[in-house]
Amino acid sequence: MNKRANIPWEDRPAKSNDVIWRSTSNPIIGRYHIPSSNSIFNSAIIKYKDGFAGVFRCDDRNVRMNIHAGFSKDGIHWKIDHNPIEMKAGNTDLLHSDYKYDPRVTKIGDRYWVTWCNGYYGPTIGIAYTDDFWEFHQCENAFLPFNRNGVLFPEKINDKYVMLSRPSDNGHTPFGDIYLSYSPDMMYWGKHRLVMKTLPFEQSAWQSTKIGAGPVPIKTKKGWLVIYHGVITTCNGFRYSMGAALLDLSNPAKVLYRSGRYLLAPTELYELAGDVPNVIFPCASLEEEDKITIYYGAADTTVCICFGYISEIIAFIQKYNIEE
Ligand code: BMA
Repeated sequence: MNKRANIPWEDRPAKSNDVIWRSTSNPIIGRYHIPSSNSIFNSAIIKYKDGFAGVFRCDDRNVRMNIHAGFSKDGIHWKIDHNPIEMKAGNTDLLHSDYKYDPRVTKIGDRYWVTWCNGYYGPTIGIAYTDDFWEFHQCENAFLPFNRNGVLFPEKINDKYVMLSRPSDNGHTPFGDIYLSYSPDMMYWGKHRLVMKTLPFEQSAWQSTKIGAGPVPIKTKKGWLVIYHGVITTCNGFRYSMGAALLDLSNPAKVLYRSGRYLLAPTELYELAGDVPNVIFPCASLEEEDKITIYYGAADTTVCICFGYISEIIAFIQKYNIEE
């Protein structure tokens, strides 16, 4: 057995009562971290061997969107491959892919599954598996275009793989609710169910335009903890914040609790200024007992982290629960 590395962690600052607090090292990955990059953000991190592995969204200086693999001993300092992942064929012929962005990584059994927004004549959900973060095998897309924010649950539920996703359009999508779909084999997806809709502006405006799942759902005694992004349309464009909900363990299409308050909204300079200002876009988390470290893209430019306690996040969701 490999000894597990500790997850990145900083204690809550003295005098703070916040449920979520940011790292004092933010951004932990800058926009020019590899020679070709214009920006690195919205990336997925997971425990791997005695450290961590990641799949990173790197936009190059043509602003071509692609995903790159990387490794780290401590979850903060990353060696990211300068070249994008070259997919091999998985459970089908190698599929056309115009672009790849916003990856998530889920471990199911012994295998790591990557989902991302895949350009297949329009954005949809790409799927690949890897055992070592060197070789990746691309499988069938989960859905027809247009779809984004495909996030797999970390185990089968009722003997099926389960994926959250957000049906969308070919542009910047001024709408969007979270659905889930089941698959017996990572090839065919069906039994699509609505999970959560946006909320009325008067009730919870930060999540009134669109919502999309973020990190891999976390199994807790109280339900699946789902951290997601919510978007409001302002006179200056979209603003992305982070919120959370609890889903039923055996029927994850059922929302048990959902916070009307956001957990984290853009306030730091690196979240307010960048290629797309006012964006907090969570894509991954690491857990160690009650501690959670959440990785998020800041302003479509850099990778940042923030911290919290799972029990406090759950208490927050229950306290500020909205009745739908
Ligand atoms: C979404 C995606 C994300 C991005 C966000 C804010 O539609 O493109 O990658 O972070 O917009 O620009």
